[in-house]
Amino acid sequence: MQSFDLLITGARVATMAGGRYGIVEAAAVGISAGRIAWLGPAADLPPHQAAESASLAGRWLTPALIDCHTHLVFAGNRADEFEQRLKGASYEDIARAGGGIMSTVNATRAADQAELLAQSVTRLRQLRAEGCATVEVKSGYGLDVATEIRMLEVARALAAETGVEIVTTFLGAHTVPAEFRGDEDAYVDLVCDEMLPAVHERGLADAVDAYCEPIAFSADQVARVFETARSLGLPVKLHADQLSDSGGAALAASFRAVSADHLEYAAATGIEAMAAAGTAAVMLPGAFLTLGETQLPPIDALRAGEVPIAVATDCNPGTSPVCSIRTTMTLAARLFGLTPEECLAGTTIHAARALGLDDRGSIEVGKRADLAAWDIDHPQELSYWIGANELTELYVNGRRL
Ligand code: DI6
Ligand code: FE
Repeated sequence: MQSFDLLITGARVATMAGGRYGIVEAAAVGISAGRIAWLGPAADLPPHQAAESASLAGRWLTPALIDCHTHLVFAGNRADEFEQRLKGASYEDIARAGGGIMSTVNATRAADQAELLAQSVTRLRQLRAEGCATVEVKSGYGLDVATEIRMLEVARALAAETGVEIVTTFLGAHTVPAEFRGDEDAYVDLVCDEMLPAVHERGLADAVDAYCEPIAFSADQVARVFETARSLGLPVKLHADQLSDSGGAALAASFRAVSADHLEYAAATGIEAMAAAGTAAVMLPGAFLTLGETQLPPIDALRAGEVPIAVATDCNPGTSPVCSIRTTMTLAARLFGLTPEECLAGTTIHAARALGLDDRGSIEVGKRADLAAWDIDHPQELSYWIGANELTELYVNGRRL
């Protein structure tokens, strides 16, 4: 006799195993100790007992969604810069004039922990309301030891506050702060010798990211940060080739990064290197839209190389003021030409892969019971409706939120 903590019946399941819908009709899902213990047509259920049961009455069940690239902890906003850009200023011009990332750094440094938490939790609740059970959150708007620590502490506190699983990423190499202008390498020293060890010692970083662009850090500077991450045993990922071909994709692959993100300008050789290294690609169409970009990421090359393609919001105040994973899926479909099946894989199993996690992202026996139920006729709709929200239930680790 099999025993379950929770038995879900009456579900139409899209397992997303292997990145495909993998549909199971009239399904039952048995959950024990927060994991999926049984999955199949309800008619095939073995003798069992269940402490609790729930019927979905024919609604769809997918893996809970995963937003694998966000900067959602920050203070203030940059709507003024958005207006300047619509009047013709470029993102790079604004950054070089001391605005851009630095303007959010100033606002974030000035915000205490409670303020930062209050502003950030609103954005996270929006993602949770759309079915996100795991959200990655980066630092990178502190750029000094104390504020980088504060941002990551807020990220950890968000998990306790919302029940959403938070994966943290240290992004001290986001931009060179004003006080280090002209002495960029000294800032990289600070990141490698003080910031990263301080954050790591406190258990605040699950991974390390960097921004590789002419307006941020060179490949050599990023390599120094990645060497330090490697010496601490932390996985790396990279903001790569978003605004120019900076060799980011190849650099990420050479460090066996879990993901390389953006990739609009990535060279073919960079994509090949990612395929060989097992580095996932993260598509961020909210940034593409907000910046009015026209250079499309190399989707066909990624498909040809069988690179796992994830899709994420990039929620940040400068280039992607997006707090909707569902809208992001539609943008990935319409702007980048991903199919709705690829968009759902990109926010489930491939998003898990981009975070280096193999315990979630699909509905398979042994995986975490992170599940989302939807009042829809087919999972295609998740990349189709704009501004709708058909989520009816969200389970995290087998518990309904
Ligand atoms: N992600 C980033 O970190 C940068 N661009 C992007 O897509 C800059 C974010 C910002 O301007 O605040
Ligand atoms: Fe980003």
